[in-house]
Amino acid sequence: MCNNECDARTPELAHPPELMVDDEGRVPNTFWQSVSWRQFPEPLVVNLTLSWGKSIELTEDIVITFESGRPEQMVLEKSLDHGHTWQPYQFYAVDCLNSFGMESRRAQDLTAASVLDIICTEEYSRGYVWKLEKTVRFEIQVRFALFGGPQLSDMASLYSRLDTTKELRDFFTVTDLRLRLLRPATGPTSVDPLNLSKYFYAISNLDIRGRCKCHLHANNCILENGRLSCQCEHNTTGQDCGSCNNGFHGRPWTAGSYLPIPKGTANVSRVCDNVLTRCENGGVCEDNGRCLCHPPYTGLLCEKHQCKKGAGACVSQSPQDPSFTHLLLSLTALLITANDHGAL
Ligand SMILES: [Ca+2]
Repeated sequence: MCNNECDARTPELAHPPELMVDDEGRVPNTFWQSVSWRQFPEPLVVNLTLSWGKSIELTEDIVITFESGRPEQMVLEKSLDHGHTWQPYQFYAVDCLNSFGMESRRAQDLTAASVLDIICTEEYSRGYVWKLEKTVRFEIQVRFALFGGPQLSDMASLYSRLDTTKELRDFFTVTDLRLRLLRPATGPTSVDPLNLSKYFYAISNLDIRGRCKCHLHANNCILENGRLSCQCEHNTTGQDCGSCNNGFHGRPWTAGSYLPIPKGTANVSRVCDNVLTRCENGGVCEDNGRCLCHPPYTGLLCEKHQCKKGAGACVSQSPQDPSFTHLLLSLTALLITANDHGAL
């Protein structure tokens, strides 16, 4: 570890926050490092904030790899409103009762009835620089498995539950995450106040995976002008496709459904139409609900021309149910900040 050769002013010796989200595979790992403990017994508190500027649905475990010992106390927090308000997501401590007044629990012990509980776990705090124990997790997969089966073999059941339970959807949705590092690893002995420089936090990698939340009304999520946003279809608009376009309020906005997997259903016949009295290209309105199109026209309003396969280059896509697997992202946070007043 670089107790003596760290220097934020020299690029080769600096350890800025970006090194937590760079490409891994370099030896040795690149890592962010906090300032060292300066004033004992005042705690060494560092906040790491990750912001996407958009709603994200987490799909895999969050894995944080420490190059220092794993902290003896920390809290993972989440925000659903771009950092205006924060809620704890999970507490981590060597001693949960002592640190947070909470009984120690494991994510593996949660049940379908208690899946939304915010727990304190002692799983990831013990061991000072054990080589195999560098990671701290927030367990998404074991929570999914409560509904989708041990190997997530029944994804339909999981998504059915997500479709119908807003609290469950919200639980896995974030716009920002914040890691509040409250006490560094100090090892088996008591803190040595004369040698505080050996206590600090260092993280080499943050693995966070999820998908853009587009309410199943987009096939793509793009980064534009430093901003993630859904490319909305089905006459919807907004960063998350959460409302109807102007002039398309004939039916109320409705979120799509995750089912059937893997593509989901956009519920296009029930969302954001303009009463569908204006079918184009000779299409006929049926039950005031959808346009019956004459070939070769297709689309919600028969507005698109679809050539037959092999008839040349002209293939105009009809609106399709969104395949939300296309929205999967390896979530490099768009903004990552450490507030320890100058990372080393
Ligand atoms: Ca790294």
